[in-house]
Amino acid sequence: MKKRKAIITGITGQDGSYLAEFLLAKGYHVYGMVRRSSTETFDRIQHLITDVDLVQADLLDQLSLINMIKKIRPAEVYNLASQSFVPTSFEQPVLTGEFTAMGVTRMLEAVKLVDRKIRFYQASSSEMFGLAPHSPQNLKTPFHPRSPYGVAKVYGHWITVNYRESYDLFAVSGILFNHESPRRGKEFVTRKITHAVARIKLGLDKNLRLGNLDAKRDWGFAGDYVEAMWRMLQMKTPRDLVVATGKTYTVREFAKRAFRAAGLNWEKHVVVDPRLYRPAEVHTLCGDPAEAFRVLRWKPSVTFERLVDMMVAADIRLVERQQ
Ligand code: NAP
Ligand code: F7E
Repeated sequence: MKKRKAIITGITGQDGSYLAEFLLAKGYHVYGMVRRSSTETFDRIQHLITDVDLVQADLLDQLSLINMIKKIRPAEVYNLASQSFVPTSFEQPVLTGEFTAMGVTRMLEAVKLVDRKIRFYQASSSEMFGLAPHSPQNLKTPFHPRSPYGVAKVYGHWITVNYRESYDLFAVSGILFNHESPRRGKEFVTRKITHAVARIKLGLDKNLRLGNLDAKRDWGFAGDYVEAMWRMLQMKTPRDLVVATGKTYTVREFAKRAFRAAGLNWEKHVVVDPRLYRPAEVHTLCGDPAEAFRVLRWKPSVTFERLVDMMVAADIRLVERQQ
């Protein structure tokens, strides 16, 4: 029997690597879009390298996207590629717009041109809610993004909705709240903390510099969230959904738990550095996942406490191996 084909853009990222594992286990033929680089950035998918097919294309290059879709003729496209780090979006707002906003239109155009039956998932973000007027946030909450990244994601969301409404594409926007894992990039606050905890525990560092400790996020486990992405493309009727845990914690609480997991007192090591504050901050995010629970029959399996402990344990093992 022919395998169902899926393309993952952003396969080398945190979510791409978990989604590739998930789809392979479901029996898919997985294609990963990678951009050309003089050094390979395949660390997260090294263990899958013989199981997936990598295709070179770039979100900035329309023709490369059309050719990729033409060549593979996938049943599903998961558009995960983007410039995803909020502080970089303040430093490189135009490039962020090109990748994270216009890149979505280019992907949708490629799908529309080649085969309108292809199902399309857009990786939207809770950063679109930004300065939210109420909590928890759901599809009725107005968007008020607070960074060029958030603004670009709002564009990506609406262009996905627009192509669904205009051309009858099965195109959906998953509005995912923060999701983390041992594969999270080290610049994001959770991994920055757990990696620093490991280095401090092993005597390699003394302090950890952080920005706003009062920011609150709804943190889940990336492995759970890629399943929600897949479930969204299996729905009968395309629609958008908020995917979250419904619980929120401060950066301070995350740090406290992470240091405690390693037998350390966070107050002895964390230094607040105002240079890490953002030009405009998203203070509090908490998602309302009720619709996703109901429509997708999906629930997160990893609690906040287990997530923190898992990330600390993985980073201690990693830092020990590197010694
Ligand atoms: P990530 O680890 O930063 O991965 C981003 C991926 O995009 C990488 O594979 C990167 O490739 C690729 N990419 C960037 N620019 C590209 C371009 N011009 N052409 C081709 N590929 C490009 O992000 P993530 O955490 O896995 O997140 C996946 C998606 O979900 C992103 O769109 C993110 O904005 C969104 N999102 C994430 C979260 C979260 O909490 N993780 C929540 C909501 C939404 P390289 O390896 O070559 O850099
Ligand atoms: O920041 C505060 C910071 O960079 C979380 C991306 O995946 O999730 C992510 O965006 C909070 C912010 O993630 C430091 O000010 C304090 O309030 O881990 P983060 P993010 O900005 O929430 C969303 C859903 C996405 O879509 C994005 O792609 O933590 N914070 N001190 C810090 N943040 C960082 N990075 N570093 C610090 O030292």
